[in-house]
Parts: sequence; C-alpha cells; structure tokens
Amino acid sequence: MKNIDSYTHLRGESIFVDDLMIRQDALIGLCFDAPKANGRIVQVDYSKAEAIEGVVRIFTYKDVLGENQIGGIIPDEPLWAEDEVHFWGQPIAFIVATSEAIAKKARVLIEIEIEEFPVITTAKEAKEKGSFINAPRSFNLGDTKSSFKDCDYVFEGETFSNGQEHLYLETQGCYVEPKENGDIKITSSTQGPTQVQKTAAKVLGIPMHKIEVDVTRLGGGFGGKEDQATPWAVMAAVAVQYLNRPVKYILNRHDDLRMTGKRHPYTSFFKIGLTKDLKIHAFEVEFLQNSGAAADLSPAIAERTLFHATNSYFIPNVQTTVYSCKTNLPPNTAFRGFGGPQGMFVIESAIAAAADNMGIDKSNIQECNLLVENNEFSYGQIATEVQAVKAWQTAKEKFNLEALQKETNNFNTVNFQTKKGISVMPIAFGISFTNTPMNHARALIHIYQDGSVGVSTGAVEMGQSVNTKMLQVAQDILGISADKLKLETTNTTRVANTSPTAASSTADLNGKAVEMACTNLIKRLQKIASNLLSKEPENISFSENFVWIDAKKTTLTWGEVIAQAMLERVSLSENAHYATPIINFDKTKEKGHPFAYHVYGTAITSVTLDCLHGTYEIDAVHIIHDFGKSMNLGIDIGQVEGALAQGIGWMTMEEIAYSSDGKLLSNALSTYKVPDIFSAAKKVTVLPLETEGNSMAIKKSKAVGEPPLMYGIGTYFAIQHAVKSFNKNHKLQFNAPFTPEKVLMSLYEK
Ligand code: MTE
Ligand code: LUZ
Ligand code: MOS
Repeated sequence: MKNIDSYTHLRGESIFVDDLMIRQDALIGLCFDAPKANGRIVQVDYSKAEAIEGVVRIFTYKDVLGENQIGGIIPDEPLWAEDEVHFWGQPIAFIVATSEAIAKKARVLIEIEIEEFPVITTAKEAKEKGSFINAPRSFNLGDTKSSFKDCDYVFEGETFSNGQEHLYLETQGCYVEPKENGDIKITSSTQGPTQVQKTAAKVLGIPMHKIEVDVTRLGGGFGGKEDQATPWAVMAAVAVQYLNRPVKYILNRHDDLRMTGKRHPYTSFFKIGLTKDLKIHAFEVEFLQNSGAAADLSPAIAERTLFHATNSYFIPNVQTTVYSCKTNLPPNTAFRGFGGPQGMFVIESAIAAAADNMGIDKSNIQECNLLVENNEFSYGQIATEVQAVKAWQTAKEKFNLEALQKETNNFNTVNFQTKKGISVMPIAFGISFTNTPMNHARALIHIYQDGSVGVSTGAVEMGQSVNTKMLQVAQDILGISADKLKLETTNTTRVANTSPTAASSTADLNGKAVEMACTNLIKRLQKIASNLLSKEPENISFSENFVWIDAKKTTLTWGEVIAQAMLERVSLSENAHYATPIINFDKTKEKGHPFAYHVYGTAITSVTLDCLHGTYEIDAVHIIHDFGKSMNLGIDIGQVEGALAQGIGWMTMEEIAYSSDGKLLSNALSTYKVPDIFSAAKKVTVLPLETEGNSMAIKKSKAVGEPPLMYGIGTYFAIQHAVKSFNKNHKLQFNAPFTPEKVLMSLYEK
C-alpha cells in the first residue's frame, strides 16, 4: 500500500495545525521568554506592552487556576516562571493579541529586570557542583571490579556527543477553541494527545473530560513533540479559559529553536578490558547526561542509555552509571533513539580506542563480541532470536567487506592528500517503552451501514506512515478494499488514555489493537454470513469485498452482510485494548525483561577525506537491516534512509552551541547545519535481513522508526579511520560531531 497521505502531500492539500480554518474571533498568542539563563526575577513591567491597541491580555503564572506545573515524570517545571528563571528561553508570560504583528510589537516592550546567578551549561560542571535532576542509576552484570584483573588489555577514555535539534519542518503549535460549558477543544501538533489533555486539565484546574485533544498529523516530531508540544497548547488553553475566544499559537522558527529542548549532550568516561583473544571481558561507563533545567523525559532517556550501553555485544562484566545533570539549558528531551545513540557511541568509542592501542582493525573486536542466542544483557533480559551475527555476516558477504577494506588500504598507500576510511556499525535496539506500564494501546472501529469503515487509534501520524500501516492491518483482516477504509484523526474522545507516539512502538501497540478489534468484528460477520449461506462460520472468510467459503468466492458481498447485520441489530462497532505481554522490569533490582524484542542490523560506511581542507564525502552506506517480515518495505526503507541521514547529521555536522552565559548561538539555519543533498551519502543500499519476523511485532513486521539512526554512528568512525591513515600521530578523540574543523585540526596534530 502506498502511503495514504502521498496524494494530498504532493498536492499541498494535507492539513497541518496552521492550515486549519480558524474562527473569525480567534486571537493570536505569543510567548515572552527569559532573556537570561539563570536568575531571580526582580520585576517585570508589562504596562507598555499592554497599552498597545490589539493586545487583549498578557497571562502569567498568577492567572493559573489549577497548578502551574507541567513536569511529566518529576513535577519540577512551571508552565510560566514565577520568581526565578533557569534557562534562556524559559516562558514567563503569554501575550494574546488580535494579530501576530501586534503581539510581536508588544513583546519587545516588556521590561524585565533579572538578578543574575552563575550559569551552568555543561554536564561536567553540573556534576562537580552536585547539580542533579534525580539520583543516579546503575546497571550491573558480573563483577567489573575483579574482572579487570583478568584482562590482558585495559583502556580508559572520555567521550562527548553533542545535542541535536529536531528541526521538524512544522514548528510547535496549537489552535484552541472554547466549546459550551467551559469545555475546550485543543488541536495540537503533539505526539502525546493524552499528555496535552492531562496537563491542560491540571493547569486549568478542570477535569480531563472537559478537554478534547485532536491531532490530524504532524510535520515531523522526532521526539521533539513527545513532551514539548504540551506547554504551548496549555498556555493557549489558559487564555481560552479566561477569554472564551479561540487562541492560535504557532511558534516561529527562531522562537522554537530558542525555547525548546534538544537531544541530550553526553560526556562519558569509559574503561574497557579485553583478553588476548579480543573478547571484551569488562566494561565500565559513567554517563553524564546534560539534562537541562528541568527533568522533562531525562530520567527515562538516561535509563535507555543504560539499556543500550553495550549495543549489540555480549560483555560478561558490566557496570554502567548515569547521572542526569541539571544545567541552565532548555530541558533536553526525547530525540529518535532516546538516549540509546548516546550509549552506543561510547561503547563504539571504547572499542575504537582499544583497537587503535592494540594496532588492529576495530571490526576485529566488534565481530568477535557480537551477541548470540541466550546471552544476558546487563539488565537481565536473555537475548533470543538474536540476529547480530547473521546481520554482520550478511553485510560482510553481500557488500564484500574484505575487498572494500583492501581497496581502502591500497588507496591510502598510493594517495597522499586524499584518504579513505571505512567502518562497520552493528546495532541492537530494544523495542517497548522501557517504562512497562506505558506499553498499551486501543483502537475503535466503526463499520458504517454502507460498508465503509472508520478506524481510530491512539497513534499519531508524523511522517512515519503509521496510519498507512493501521489501514493495512484493518484491510487485511476485514478483507475489504482500501477505498472502504478511512483513518480518522487521533482524538482523545475516541481513544483515551494513550501513550505518546514514541519508542518506535506505535505501529506494534496500536496495530495489535486494530487487529483485535477487526478480528472481533469479523467473528460477528462470519455468523451472519453463515446463516445467509447455511455454512459453518469456521469455513467463512472475507476477501476482496466478498464472502468466501473455504477457498471459494461466493456472490455474497461485504455490503450485503453489513446490511443484514443492521437488520439483525448486531453491533458494527468495536473497541479493543492491547497490552504487550511478557515484559516486566524491577527498578529496585534493575533487572527484568523490558523489551518485547530487539531490532538488529549492520551498516558498512565508506568515506573519502580531503586532507588539505578537512572536508569529507560519504561514498556509501551499505545496510543489512532486520525488518522482521516487513509489512511495507517502501515505507520501512524510507524510515531507514531518513534515520540514517539524521544519525549522520548528529555525528558529523549538527553542532549545537551555547555561549557560556547560556544563550543559544546556533539559533538559525545559517548557524546550525543539517545534512542536505550534498552532504548525504552518495550511495545508500538497504537490504532486508531474511528472518521469520517476531510475533510480538505487528504482522511480524518489526518496529523501524528509531533503530537505523544509529547506523549514522558508523560515519564518525569511518572518518576517524581516514584521519588516522593520514596522520599516524593523531591521538583518537571521541568528540562528536566530527566537523570538518575538528577533522582539519586532527589531520595536522603533531
Ligand atoms: N519519521 C518521520 N517521517 N517523522 C518523524 O517525526 N519520528 C521518529 C520515527 N520516524 C519520525 C519518523 C521517532 S522519534 C519515532 S519514536 C517513531 O518514528 C515513532 O513512530 P512509530 O512508533 O510508528 O515508529
Ligand atoms: N519514550 C518513552 C520513548 O517515554 N519511553 C521510552 O522508552 C522511549 N523510547 C524511545 C523513544 N521514546
Ligand atoms: Mo521517538 S524519540 O520515541 O519520539
């Protein structure tokens, strides 16, 4: 099935929040935010702003009738600052005016006086000063203390990976309308409609049933709208509560870049021990996560870093610890991979450091430590249906790794100013929300009396094509043509209490619920058809809009069965609930079986480096990816390609920069560079690994949204290989992104 949005996307007819027809009396909102990163608010003077014609009202924390609190995991974040500000860009007030131009004019007239406090921008500094979000967490397997003694080689090092801006094409935004009796309808560009509903209810001091949240689709989220779509919608809702008029707020790009959190930068310290036969025997890491000024999703992201700290390797003795460090940056948040990529970068760095010191190729160490069946992860889960070796071997053979390595070495022997580099990057990514209670979803299916069908789920479409997958599931079970199916908007009044669209699990969770609901409907319809045809229900199936008996098509149509169901007063609606079985996790022991399954794969990356300029080109990325049994290979390969580009951007060019006083310097697309067509890999091959698929995945088609981002990590090490080929004195650094500036310095390091 083609992506069901392709027609309207291509014609520019798809509807996003900013395209909604708004009421004539709608007002425009605009946030006034902190112009300093840390301090006490001495006073704010709104009088000049309020005096402008067209400014209807300026809202602050004083107007909150419920709680001025939006923290999801830890209640540590006010909607609007009260006495203090803790990051540059922190919302202080919300201007509501008759136009955006007027609101902007008013904003610059607000006068604020802040008594400044010292600013912390790095995790290291926060750790030194004891500034944390919560208590650190540790995972342990075996005994690292004693096992380093049994190692023939032990290496230690430090790594840094920078943050990353989501840069969804559609910025954050919402449109909020009053209904009768103080009810409020919120249309939001959010991955978490329930999160918006719940937080709005809390802040407004009204029950959740008075708030309806509706989402048609997002112009990208990438994790940036899992938690951080909420504040804008809630601000507008507060205004609606007072004014009883609709309020629309779409952030412009600069405001969005300044006020929202990003991927977490991590500083990490590793110690890796190997035996002579290249087995990694012991591994220790301390992760310092730069969480920003409030918790947001940081504790959950920190946890996923620990889950992925050993990537796709088996290491018998592991100790990992993560500190969520409180700094004066905007609260950092979910970003594709959710802390997993940061963890994997460290183990890959540790292996690279070991290989460099031992004078061998990194891939030799990687290859002989890959996970195999029944290995134990540091968190107690026993690995089953492991594809790590198969993915590696398939990539090695299909893409002729040995020849590629030989070519690269030959090239480097005969060329001086140009060098090539190559790397292999295996991945293993756990599928499920690591917080077990979040792994559930529901679907609501209505078959209308003309035989057409409406499907509602908790899934949010954000470009990953989850809606198309939901229709495929329904179509398959109901046995009707795609034109009879429609995917409804995601709406809290139809499907309630949803987990956000995240963790790559949306298609699995919501798809399983659709599968259950459709199966229940079919059971009813089988009975009706069985009476009409005088056959046993077990022999009856539905396909191609007709009823079939065994493998034979009858003349009885889908429409006729539906009409009969109406006459017999049989319900044509069904609601189903799915909760992932088996999974569990005990946080007191830090052990359990948190993931439904893992996704595996291997990427081989080759680059060419211009050693005069420090610039590089990615010649090719060849990937063997474990899709399970892909239900839509076009969509899934698209996800791999997109995630790869995003991973490469994070590792090579996307450089978030804050000044020492906490101001975002990379605050526009002129100073924050994301991959474009010129910096994309010249060739990308994505081949599916042949497997049986996993029955915990929807139609055995494994989750695909996040895992391939981590193939991008391979690019870092391919570039590093090329640098080292030019400059033997180069002491390896693990400081991402590996920008051309850093490459150039490394090339000429003495
Ligand atoms: N693909 C597109 N086009 N746009 C997005 O915003 N988000 C990614 C991934 N792929 C995203 C995307 C992230 S962060 C996640 S968690 C998954 O999609 C979520 O969708 P899924 O659970 O349906 O895979
Ligand atoms: N969000 C979340 C996620 O709340 N929990 C998770 O485990 C997760 N994993 C990946 C992406 N988002
Ligand atoms: Mo994705 S980071 O789970 O939204």
